[in-house]
Amino acid sequence: MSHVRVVPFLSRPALPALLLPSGLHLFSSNAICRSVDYSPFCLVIYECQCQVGMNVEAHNPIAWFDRGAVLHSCESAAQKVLQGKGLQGMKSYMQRQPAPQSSQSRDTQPYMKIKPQICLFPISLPHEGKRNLLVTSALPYVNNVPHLGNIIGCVLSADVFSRYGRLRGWNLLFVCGTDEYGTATENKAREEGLTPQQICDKYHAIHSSIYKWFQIDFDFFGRTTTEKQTEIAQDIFWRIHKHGFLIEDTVEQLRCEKCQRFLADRFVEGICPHCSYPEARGDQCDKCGRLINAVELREPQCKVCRQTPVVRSSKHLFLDLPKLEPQLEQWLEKSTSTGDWTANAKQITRSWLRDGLKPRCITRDLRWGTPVPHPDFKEKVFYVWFDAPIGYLSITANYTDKWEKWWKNPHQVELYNFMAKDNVPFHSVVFPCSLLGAQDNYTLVSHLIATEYLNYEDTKFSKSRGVGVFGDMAKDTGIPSDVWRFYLLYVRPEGQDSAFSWADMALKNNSELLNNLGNFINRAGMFVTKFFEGCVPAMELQQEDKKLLALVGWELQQYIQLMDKVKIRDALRHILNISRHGNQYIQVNEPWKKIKGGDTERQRAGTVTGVSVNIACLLSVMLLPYMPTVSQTIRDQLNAPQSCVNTMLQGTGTFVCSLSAGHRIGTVSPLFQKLEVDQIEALKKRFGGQQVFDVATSNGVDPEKAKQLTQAVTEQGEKVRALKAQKAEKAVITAEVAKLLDLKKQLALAEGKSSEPAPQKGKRK
Ligand code: B3M
Ligand code: ZN
Repeated sequence: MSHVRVVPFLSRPALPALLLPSGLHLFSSNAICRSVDYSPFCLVIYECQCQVGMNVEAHNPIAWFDRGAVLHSCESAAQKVLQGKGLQGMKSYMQRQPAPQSSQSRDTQPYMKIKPQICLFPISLPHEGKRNLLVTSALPYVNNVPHLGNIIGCVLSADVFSRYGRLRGWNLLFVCGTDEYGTATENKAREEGLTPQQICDKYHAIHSSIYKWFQIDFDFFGRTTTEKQTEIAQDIFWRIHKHGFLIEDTVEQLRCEKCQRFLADRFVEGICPHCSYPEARGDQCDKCGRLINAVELREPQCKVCRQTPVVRSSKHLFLDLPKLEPQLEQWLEKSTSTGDWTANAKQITRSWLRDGLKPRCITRDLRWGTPVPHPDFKEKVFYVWFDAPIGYLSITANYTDKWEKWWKNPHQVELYNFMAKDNVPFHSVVFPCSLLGAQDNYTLVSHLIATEYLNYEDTKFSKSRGVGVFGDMAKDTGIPSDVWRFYLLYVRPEGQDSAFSWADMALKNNSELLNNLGNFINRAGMFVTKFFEGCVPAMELQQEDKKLLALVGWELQQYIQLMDKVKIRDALRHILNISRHGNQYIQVNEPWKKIKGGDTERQRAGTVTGVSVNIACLLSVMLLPYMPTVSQTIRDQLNAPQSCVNTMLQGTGTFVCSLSAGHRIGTVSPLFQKLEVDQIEALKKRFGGQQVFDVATSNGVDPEKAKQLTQAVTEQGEKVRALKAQKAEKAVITAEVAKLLDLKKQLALAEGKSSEPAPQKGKRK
């Protein structure tokens, strides 16, 4: 019951409206979501909220449907969502959906034979006597499309760990959402001719759909521009204020007279006063990692217009970090010694403290932000880095009213924060200081998991230059989501920077997935099918088999130890080791020859096959956090009982043979496909290199590009029309429409029709 899928809701910001009076949330189940698109159905529920919720019956959805259908709210919601077709439209839509086929539903949830199916899942709250894990992924900025580096650093790493944690039987909540306030959003809005709210809506949908494609299994994916955010941020602010940890000061600020505004930190750039890095931002230097006050930058420039800004003064509020330092140090000492902080997280934090803490300004002269409630600062909003981490709390509050059970419960809850290393100081120093200063028994981070950087081929990913692979492109490559996940996790910048490379992705796909892992699992299954009529043969373990099983057990132990410590990349190696051992074992024992021999030989072929197919089953479980779809496919092919998922990794984690003699497996087929050199070269050309943004920077008409873009616009237009015709999920359509608009804009540029300013040559942003 802990495997809650919220896929159909992913993009619906107001999921909390679904909170049922009994404290339950309404979700469709894991098994169903895989095979059935519930979008209209979920939208209806969403629209009519709790009125219908009250009538939900877990085990009899048809009754639920009939009861709900007579409610006016349900009917009108259906009218709205299904554009006039009404509830009957919804019913027939649902009845057209195929029955769920996974073995999971057969084993454990008999009522799932009825369709439409609904299950009730309790919302996740900490439980006494359980290991309670609160997992967050850094909240991605909403003003752009995340690239692979962003995805591996935050959401994907957190997803793998959360899935693993659930397999371990831990009680776990995984939240994330888009970080929506700040100048970056205001700027993007200006750039696209939209309001900040429209930008947030648009990109929130894009993020949602990308993470959905990557199978990121959030319990809740929210956003920071909500009422809860205002409420909680202002509460924390007043508490800090009350306890005397705020200082008032007048500051010199950079103002761009040409752009007519104060320059937020990210929009000023210059030479780092500490290390002389020429491209330091106004808040932080990417080279030496130190925090900077924008006015300290040498030779500052407005990033939008490249003019030199002037210094103006304005009254602001500062978080008194020096006053909080003793508390912070005491807490850090404990957290870093008992928790699993990555080496870079500890080191960055140490170097911060060594430099001595200075008061940090938490207010800004902007409009797009959480308002500062203090009457003397009415025109100001909170600095986005004061505000954003509070997003973790408010997003949880939008998931459940009982959010404080997670966030004000340091003794029961362990908090895991996943991020890329440039986010470390905000999570290890500034935010903890806010929470310590607020003195409300907050849950502070226990395990701070920071990745290094993922490069793109031999350069950096760059959003502004369009260099690298972006989340929305991955699905257009035709390479399955699971393979993307696998490769990103295989090169996860764990402990050191690493690089994404197309050629290497093809290589790893072909050698590790196809020849090693896939080959072993497929052979094991095929032997059962071909030599034993699809039934697992009896096994009589000999010395050699026991040796293999011991080896497999050892690899499993390593995997568990590493995963427990969030060494995701290292743990993956042990999965691949197991299939390598397995392949060798098959190679040496040649069951395809022995099956043709006498009784003893045939018996031997049976044992080798039985052992192999059981190892394949174990592999499916170990793979689940990394490749959820492949994992399920393997278990479907083996017709494996659901219990193997629930037991294999719990407790100390021991390998149990879950497919005993006589067990009938399903239909076995290859799991992976070869990636050919020319195919990967074509993809690299199409998606990888300089994106069409180049047209803009070259500032000229480019007939060749224009031709390509015209084609791209046509194709994208067709795609959007098709999606609309299929009544695809709203978030998906929004995302595709956004792409279409971008393409059109680029086309206009290539045709010389627009005078929009060229994007700046970029940094890692
Ligand atoms: N949005 C920065 C980033 O995406 C910022 C993280 C906020 S976490 C509270 O790198
Ligand atoms: Zn520097």
